[in-house]
Amino acid sequence: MATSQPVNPAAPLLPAIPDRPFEGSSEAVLERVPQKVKPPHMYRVVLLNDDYTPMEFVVVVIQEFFHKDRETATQIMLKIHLHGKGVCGVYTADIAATKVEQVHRAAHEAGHPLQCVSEPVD
Ligand code: TYC
Repeated sequence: MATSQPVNPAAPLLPAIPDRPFEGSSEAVLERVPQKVKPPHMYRVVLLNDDYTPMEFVVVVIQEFFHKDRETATQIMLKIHLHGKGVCGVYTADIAATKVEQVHRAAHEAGHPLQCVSEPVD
């Protein structure tokens, strides 16, 4: 059995390059499609005032769970104390729900009635 093809001296050494390489082939150029991904719904996480939770506890909660420095945390706490509520951060739904849980757990463990809610940003 022969192991190699017979050489055709008339065959070109390089394959022919067609003038229109995609014509008649299954290849196609994709057109750019406008971006359809919408930004996620966002939620404010809000602490509520009460008469019993110590100010220092609220400041520490805002620092720990909302990653604010002490000065910012103190300003937010005082705003809540004076106006009844204050925004600690804005997050996607899952993260906002986790923050609410973390605050409630910490407050419960410390025996304070601190309340935390999330509300949709319009
Ligand atoms: N009003 C509380 C007090 O006088 C302090 C406080 C601030 C409580 C903010 C809750 O979310 C709060 N000890």
